[in-house]
Amino acid sequence: MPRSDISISTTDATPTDAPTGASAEESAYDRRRLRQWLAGEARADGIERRDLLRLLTAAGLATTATVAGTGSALAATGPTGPTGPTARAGDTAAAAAVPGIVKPLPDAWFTARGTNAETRFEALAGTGHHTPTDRFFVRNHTSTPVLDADAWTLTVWGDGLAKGRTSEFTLDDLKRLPATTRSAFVECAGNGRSFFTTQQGQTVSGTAWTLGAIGVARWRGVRLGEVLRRAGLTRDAVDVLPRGLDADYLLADGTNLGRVRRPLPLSKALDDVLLAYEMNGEPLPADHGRPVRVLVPSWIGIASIKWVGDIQVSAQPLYSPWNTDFYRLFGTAHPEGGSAPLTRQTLKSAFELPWNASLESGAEHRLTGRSWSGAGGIARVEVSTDGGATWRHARLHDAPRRADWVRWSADWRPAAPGAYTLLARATDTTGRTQPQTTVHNTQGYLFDAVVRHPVQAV
Ligand SMILES: Nc1nc2c(c(=O)[nH]1)N[C@H]1C(S)=C(S)[C@@H](COP(=O)(O)O)O[C@H]1N2
Ligand SMILES: [Mo]
Repeated sequence: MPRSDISISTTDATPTDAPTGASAEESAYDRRRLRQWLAGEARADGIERRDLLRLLTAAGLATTATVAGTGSALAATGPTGPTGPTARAGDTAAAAAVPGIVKPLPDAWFTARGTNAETRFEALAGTGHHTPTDRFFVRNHTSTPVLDADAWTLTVWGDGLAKGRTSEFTLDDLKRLPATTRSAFVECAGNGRSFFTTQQGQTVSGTAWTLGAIGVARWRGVRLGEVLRRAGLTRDAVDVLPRGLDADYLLADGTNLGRVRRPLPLSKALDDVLLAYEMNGEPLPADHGRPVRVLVPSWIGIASIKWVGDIQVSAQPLYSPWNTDFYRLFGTAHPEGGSAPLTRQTLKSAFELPWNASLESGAEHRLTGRSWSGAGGIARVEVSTDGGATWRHARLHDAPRRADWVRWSADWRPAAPGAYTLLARATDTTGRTQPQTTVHNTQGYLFDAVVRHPVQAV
């Protein structure tokens, strides 16, 4: 291993799951943002916030996107197509078509949702700790741009740099800098959103994900802090704004929100953020950000900007629709102007079983699943096979790690045929346990309640 290769993955990851200095800074930042919001100081790049909110309400969130059609699942399903327990190689009829996604999306692994593809949890059974790249969910606001890694450059600019200077980095430049490898999830803020409706009877807007808008990969890249320092970071800098090279995001009425971008506070940018160019030991595939994406461990997926083309470094707080009108909590239980912009993910658990799975009654089954938290590692998982009347501990098959999940299992013999409800409830290393219900927010973010998973014993 070259001297410059700093590995912080699996064996030597920072063991601390206690709140760090960085998270204390994050909450100070959240409070400052909220004050600015309430004082009406924030604007979303030329769009008055009031107008945007009205537009979003009228248009219905996430029902809209430009679709440039740079790729399709059918076009990309080659003769050596996906293989797996139920996917048939080269069987395009069994592949979901999602306009704008390049990789094949076999029905056995994915559910198509608009411009997005959700991983089926049952497709993760037996796959190991990391989500295989070909089964990793895709969340695209528009469509995957197929970029030439050799022609790509990253521009770092803004008044938070010395003399406001601009720097350019090629992929080779980034690869010459010290590399870091780590395991981390990317999870959409709206993962689990459909359960606000199906379990709590509430209306929410956005993609109706079940639990599969998450994946865990081994990411390799350079620390963002390293690149910022080389670009001439000054003490004045407070925010960085990475921006994607995918197409502008358009609302249904034609309002152009520009390129996908969301500011990060400098404290997080310097803490553990990577500019990742490898996923599970291979160059990043097109759908996941080739050639380089931002990877923001523990935070909601939108922070991890794919196909990053430039990063603004600013001496003032920055705003975009993605931290002003999207990815904040609105609703009667939240502050009038909305919560502070969302940062860390919440706590969830999922069984690696299809919905309404059939299980033989009288036989012993090994129930498997995964649990994760944005606040720390997973300390404990309890499982109920009787709708929550009784609980027992699941066996954990991974050590608790920040920004990562644990696999677990529990054995069960359904005594008689009939309908059963399975529940899994995780507790993280900060002591938080999944609740029975999640407080409503209009855009359906951060669902963390225990999910009721129906199965049939036959
Ligand atoms: N440039 C760009 N980056 C993006 C997005 C996007 O549409 N464009 N989607 C974001 C969202 S909402 C999520 S949840 C994650 C999804 O990452 P994945 O598609 O690699 O799973 O990417 C984020 N980064
Ligand atoms: Mo997302």
